Amino acid sequence: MGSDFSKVGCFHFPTMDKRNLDTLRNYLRNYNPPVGCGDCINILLFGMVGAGKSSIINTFLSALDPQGTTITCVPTGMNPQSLTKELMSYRAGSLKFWDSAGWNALENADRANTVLRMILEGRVPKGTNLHSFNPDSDSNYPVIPENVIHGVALIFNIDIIGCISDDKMKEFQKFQTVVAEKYIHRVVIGTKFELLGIPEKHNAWIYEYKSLQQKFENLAAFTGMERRSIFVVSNQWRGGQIEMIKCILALYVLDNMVRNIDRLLKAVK
Ligand SMILES: Nc1nc2c(ncn2[C@@H]2O[C@H](COP(=O)(O)OP(=O)(O)O)[C@@H](O)[C@H]2O)c(=O)[nH]1
Ligand SMILES: [Mg+2]
Repeated sequence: MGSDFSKVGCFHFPTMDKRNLDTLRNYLRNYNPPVGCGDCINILLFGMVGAGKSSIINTFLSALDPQGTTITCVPTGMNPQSLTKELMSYRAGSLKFWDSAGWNALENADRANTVLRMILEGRVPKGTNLHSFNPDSDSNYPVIPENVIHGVALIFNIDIIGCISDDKMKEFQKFQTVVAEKYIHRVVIGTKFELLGIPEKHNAWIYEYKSLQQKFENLAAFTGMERRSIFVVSNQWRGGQIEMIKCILALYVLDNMVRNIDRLLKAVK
């Protein structure tokens, strides 16, 4: 390997072969939450507008498909028709992915904080327009047990890390605190890594790429998250089947989340 790579700053070593793909996929497809914890694990995607929250759900659903058949049931993109405004959920087996409006599209950071807290607590009904959601008090929004969030993936467009203003990052840190205070498992996922100019043929060693490690360092400093909780996923795939390496990158994150959430659920039982 050339000087573009370094194993030293690398926390993740997913094995990029069919056997590992099958192991990850089988575990996630056959996973069941512990008895008494409901029939689904709820994972919320949270981030700025255009970070790739909706796209990553399509990637997860495609990667979980037995053949990796591409699924595009979640509308993506920045035009007004496809911009996510409502809280929506999409289910694959025992995993349910919750798509939300970009937090910077909400009125202000305080409001976004309240909306996030209420989503985490399972108080926001599916289909609620988050742009106009203005809760007066919790008592009008009782907890819906099957909506309670177990894990949060904080989604960043990795290409713009370093260009996000300090003010925006401070707002972000508050969201992180809201999640952490509830002991909800959380990870950071960087999207759009191909925009860093990393050739597709190097995707198998993506975590060892120095320019990516630099971005992870920035993200860790910005978000206060440990580097081992920061991952990458590519949502750019072509044709009817998602490539093996992109499947593994997506399932590797999910595997980490589900195993940690499972451990937490068993610990609080
Ligand atoms: N190149 C690239 N584009 C992406 C990736 N993920 C999302 N996008 C594009 O970024 C835009 C915003 O994505 P979307 O999922 O709608 O973002 P959201 O607002 O966070 O839900 C869309 O045009 C996507 O096609 C990625 O991993 N790579
Ligand atoms: Mg969206």
